[in-house]
Amino acid sequence: MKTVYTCFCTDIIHEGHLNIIEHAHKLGKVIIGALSDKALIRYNKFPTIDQDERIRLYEKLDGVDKVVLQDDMTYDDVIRQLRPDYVLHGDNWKNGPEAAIRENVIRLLEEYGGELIEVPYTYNDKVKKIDNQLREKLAMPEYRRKRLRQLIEMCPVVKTIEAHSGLTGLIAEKTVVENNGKLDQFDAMWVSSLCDSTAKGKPDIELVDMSSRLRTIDDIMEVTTKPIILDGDTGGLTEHFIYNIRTLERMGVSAVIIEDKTGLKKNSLFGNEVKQTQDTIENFCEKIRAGKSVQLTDDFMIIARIESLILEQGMEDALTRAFAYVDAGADGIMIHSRKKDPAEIFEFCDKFREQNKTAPIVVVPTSFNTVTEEELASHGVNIVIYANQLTRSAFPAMQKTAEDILRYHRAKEVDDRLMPIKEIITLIDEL
Ligand code: SPV
Ligand code: MG
Repeated sequence: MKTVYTCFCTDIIHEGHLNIIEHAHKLGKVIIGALSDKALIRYNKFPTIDQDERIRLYEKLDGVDKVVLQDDMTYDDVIRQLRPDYVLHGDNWKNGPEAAIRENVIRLLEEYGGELIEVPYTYNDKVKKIDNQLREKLAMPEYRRKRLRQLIEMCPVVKTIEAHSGLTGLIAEKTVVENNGKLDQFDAMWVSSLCDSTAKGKPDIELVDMSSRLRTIDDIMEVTTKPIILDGDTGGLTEHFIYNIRTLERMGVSAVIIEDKTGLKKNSLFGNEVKQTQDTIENFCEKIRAGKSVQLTDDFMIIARIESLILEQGMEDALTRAFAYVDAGADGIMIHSRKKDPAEIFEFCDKFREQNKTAPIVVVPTSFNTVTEEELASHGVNIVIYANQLTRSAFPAMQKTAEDILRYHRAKEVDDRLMPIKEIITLIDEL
């Protein structure tokens, strides 16, 4: 009897999947691969049920003989191990980033004479509705909020990119690239004080108030599902901070990062070029404790940001603070630096990890941008934030366009570098 292999990465079975099983069943013994959680988050959508539940779900389906875990999106292991006569897939992976995975499957099958069979992808109104419902579910606060903690467990590093509007949120949500036969995408979004303020034409001095920051978060949440880390600046007055924690938690924000500074906050990348005052360990710990005490779920994270290296207070001070903040209840720490070389970040992480193996470490490699995610992970970093690159790429592009229109008294000269009209009017999906 022939064997047929097909990989599923869905939490809900709809008629498209049933069609595939029916088709497969006619060809032979049906083996379904359940794509593992860690592969699924890079490939498709974040799971609303875990891989064990998905395996049980698939096992119950009529016509399925066996379910195995597919640990990697590339199929290499499963195909080499199972050597199925056929691999069955919907025909919707011929174009776009998934095409590389398809090519790889074809190559693997050629090694021993297996065959790829593609069936027309079922995409009717009912299937579309189920897809949309699943997406909407992921956008609900109870799903989104806990997703950051889940990702920290699942990923070597949680890749986070800045978002300050619905549009930048969509870029964070939807950008997928294929690299060496694997797909990749961002895991989470950072609502940066610098970029949120800059988008409003305001300086990054806690001038954009919380109501406005919440409005930005809401705009992003309207069109995305990925978890949000808020740059909470200094957290403000403790008496206000505790109310904001409740609000953020209720909205479905996953974490707030507050920095140990007081008085008029200026952006850290100024370092000591401007006057900035670090808070005392006691005061800042009190703020962390107060915040943690009002939280209503176990999902939400308060992450303490240490400014000692930025303010040239030394490694010992940074480490003392890190341990004190974790003792006060911080769910993680962020260590910041404006050096070009990541050496002091590595040193901090190594020394912190000697004593604390678990508290998540967050870094923002804006100045030390030659460092890779892999290197950071090898020093115990859990979350990497690309804090301002979208804003910094958009502004010069817009400025150049404005200058050239003024220069040429018409828009023709800039047109080649613009998104085509057809694309901009269809960029945003309608419901
Ligand atoms: C931000 O993005 O606003 C930050 C990170 O706080 S930094 O600008 O590097 O201070
Ligand atoms: Mg900031």
